[in-house]
This record gives sequence, structure tokens and C-alpha cells, in this order.
Amino acid sequence: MTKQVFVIGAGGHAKVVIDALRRAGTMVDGLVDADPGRVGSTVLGVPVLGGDEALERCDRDRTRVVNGIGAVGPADLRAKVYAAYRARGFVFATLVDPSAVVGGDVVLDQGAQILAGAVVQTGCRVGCDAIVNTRAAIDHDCQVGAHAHIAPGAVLSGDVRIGERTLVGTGATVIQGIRIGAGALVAAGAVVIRDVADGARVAGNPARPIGDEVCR
Ligand code: JB2
Repeated sequence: MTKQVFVIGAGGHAKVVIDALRRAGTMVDGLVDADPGRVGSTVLGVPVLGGDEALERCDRDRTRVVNGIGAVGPADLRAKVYAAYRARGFVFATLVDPSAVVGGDVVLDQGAQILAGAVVQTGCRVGCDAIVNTRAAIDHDCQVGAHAHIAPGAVLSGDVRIGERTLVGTGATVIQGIRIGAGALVAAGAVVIRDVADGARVAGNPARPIGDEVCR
């Protein structure tokens, strides 16, 4: 059955998602965005139809939604939007950019997104609504929790666990076997050689706990 596809959000992440979907052979029928000022505009030629209520009349069986809101920190908006749409009966499509390499036994949960040039090796699981962003590399047997974001160019060695809603920042490196808890933040460029607790923020080489300064 042909499905209509809508992307939630009309900002930077939505643009990346629309392009990946197209190259994977999926056309996007429209966008929804909470900003009324965006209604009537287009992103890569796809119209912004309205706010979240614009999809209310869609037949859930014939509709798939894609989360176009990026995860820019722990406890993010992205997870809330995912939960709200699931509660309304919508199903999220998984997205694998055609340029990504994904092992044959990798498990992608609902709404997981593997973007351009990413590598996800054998034995991995990517949780629901998680993002493996541009050119991120995840080696064998890693587990990425729901709504987590492995940012562009980050590297996870084998058998790493990333908790729900955790952000591993741009270009960060995590050595093999490390456990990073839920709602944590690993700053861009950090080198993680010890486990990271739930909610912790770490930065540097080797990565150490930090305060609240911006570190994405
Ligand atoms: O509840 C909502 C909602 N809240 C914010 N529902 C809907 N449908 N849309 C919502 N939005 C909209 O998400 C905002 O009005 C805004 O248009 C959009 C977010 O766009 P922005 O470009 O600010 O962020 P992003 O999440 O697309 O991209 C961020 O994360 C990516 C991973 C940026 O930091 C990117 O650079 C990054 N690559």
C-alpha cells in the first residue's frame, strides 16, 4: 500500500532528512512545523502544511511520519515530539541514507535514522528515534539508546552502550566497551576512555566532567 510521508519540523534537520528520503526513493508529501511563520513556505520544494494538528485527519495506516527535529541536547524536544505522535497513533519510518553502510544483522528500531556516509557495523542496535548522523561510525555490537544522537563524525568503537537521549557530540571518540548513561552529553571532540554516568557532561581528551557551558 502506498503511504503518504510527512516530515515533522521544517528546519536544518528536516532538510537533511528530506534529501536522504528522496535519494532512498521516498517522496515527501509535506512538512509540519510549530512556527506559524513557516506555514506556506517550502523546504527543498516540499510545502509546510501547518502545525502538528494538520495531520490529524490522516489515515494512520496509510501515513508514515519522519522526525525532522534534530536532537541538540539531552532531554530534547525531539523525544517529546516522538512520544506525542506515537500517542496519536502515528508510525515513524526508519531512514537509511543510501550512502550509509549498515551490517546485515543490525537492528533499527522504529524511527531510527542512519544518515549520509554513516557506518553501523554488525551486531549493533539503534534504538527508536535515534540519529546516527553524517559520517558517524559505530563499530560492532554497540547499542544506541532511544532518541540518542551520534553527531556528525563521531566514532564509537566496538561494544559501546549509549543511553537514551544522550548526545555524543561532533567528532567525539569513544573507546571500546565504554558505557555512557542516559541523558548524558559528550562534548564535540571529546575522547571518552572511562564510563560516563546518567546525566553527566564530559569534555576533553581524556574526557572529564564539566559544568553547563555549551559544548555541542
Ligand atoms: O512541537 C513541534 C516543534 N517544535 C519546534 N512540532 C513541530 N512540527 N515542529 C516543531 N518545531 C520546529 O522545529 C521549529 O519551529 C523549527 O522550525 C524546527 C527546528 O529547526 P532548527 O533548524 O532550529 O533545528 P533542527 O532540529 O532542524 O536542527 C538542529 O539539529 C540538527 C541535528 C540543528 O542544530 C542542526 O544544525 C543539526 N544538524
